[in-house]
Amino acid sequence: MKTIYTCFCTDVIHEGHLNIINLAKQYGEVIVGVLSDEAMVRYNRFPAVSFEDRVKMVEQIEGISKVVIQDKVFYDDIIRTLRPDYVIHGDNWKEGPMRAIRENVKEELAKYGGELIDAPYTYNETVRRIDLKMREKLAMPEVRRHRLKKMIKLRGLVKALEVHSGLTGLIAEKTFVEHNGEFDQFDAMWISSLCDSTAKGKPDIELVDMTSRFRTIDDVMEVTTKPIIFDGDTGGLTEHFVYTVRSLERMGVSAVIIEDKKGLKKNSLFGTEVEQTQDSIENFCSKIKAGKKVQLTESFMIIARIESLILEKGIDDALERAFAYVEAGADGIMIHSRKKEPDEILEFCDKFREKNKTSPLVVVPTTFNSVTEKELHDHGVNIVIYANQLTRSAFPAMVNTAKQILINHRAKEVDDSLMSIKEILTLIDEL
Ligand code: SPV
Ligand code: MG
Repeated sequence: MKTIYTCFCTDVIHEGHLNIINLAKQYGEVIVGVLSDEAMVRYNRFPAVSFEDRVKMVEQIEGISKVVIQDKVFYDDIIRTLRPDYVIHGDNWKEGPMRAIRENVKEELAKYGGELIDAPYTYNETVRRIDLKMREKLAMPEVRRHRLKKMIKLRGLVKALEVHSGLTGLIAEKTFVEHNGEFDQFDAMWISSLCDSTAKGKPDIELVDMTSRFRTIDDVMEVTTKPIIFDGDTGGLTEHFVYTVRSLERMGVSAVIIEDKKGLKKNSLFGTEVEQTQDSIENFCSKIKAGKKVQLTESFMIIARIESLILEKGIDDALERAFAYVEAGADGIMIHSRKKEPDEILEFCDKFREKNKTSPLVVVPTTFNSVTEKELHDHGVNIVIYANQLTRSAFPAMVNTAKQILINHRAKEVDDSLMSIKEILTLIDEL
């Protein structure tokens, strides 16, 4: 009896999957792979159903002879292990980034004369609705909030991109690349105080009030599913911070990061060029404790951000604060620096990890941008935030367009550098 292999990366079995199974049965014994959680998130499909339940769901399909785990997006390992006579998949993978997986399957099968069957993909309204529902479930507050902790566990290193609107949210949600046989995408979004304020033409001094900042979160949440890390500035007065924690939790935000400064907050990247005052360890610990006390869910995180390196107080001060903040209940530590080299950040991370192996470490490599994600992860970092690059790329492009129109007294000259009208009209999917 010949064998035929297919792999499912889904939370729901619909008509499309059954069509593939029915076609597969005509070729031989059907073996179905269930993609592991780790592989699913690499593939930009966050599972809303546990791996065990997905296996059970597939086992219940009639006519399947075996269910196996596929723990990589690419099929080479599993094909080498199973050596199926055929691999079958919906023909939708002939297009887009999935093409690379198809090529990989073909190459592997060619080594021993196996064959690839492209099954006609089932496009219909019911299937489309199920796919849409599956995705939208991920935007529900309980699911989204929990997603950050789960991502840290699954990915080891989580990459967050700054967003400040529905549109930038969509970029963080959907940008997906295939490069050198690897898939990649952002795992989370950062609602930066700098970029949220800048988008409103305001300075980054806690001037944009919480109601307005929540409005930004809501705009982003309406069109995305990925977890959100909120830049809470200093957290404000402790008496106010407790309300912020409750609101963020209720909305489905996964984490708030508060920095240990007091008084008029200025952006950290000014460093000591402007007057900025660090809070006492005691006061800041009370703020953390108050936030943790009112928190209702397990999944929400309060992350303490240490400004000692920004304010040139040294690594020992930063470490003393880090251990005190964790002791006070902080769920993670963000360490910030505005040096061009990552040395002090890496030294801090190494020393922190000597004593603390588990609390998530967060960094924002804006100035020390030569350091790679892998290097940071090797030094114990769990969350890397790209905090302002979207805003900084869009702004010069827009200023240049405005200038070119003024210079040429028409828009023809800029047209080549613009997105086409068709693209902008179809950029946003309709429900
Ligand atoms: C932000 O993005 O607003 C931050 C990071 O707080 S930084 O601008 O580097 O201070
Ligand atoms: Mg900020």
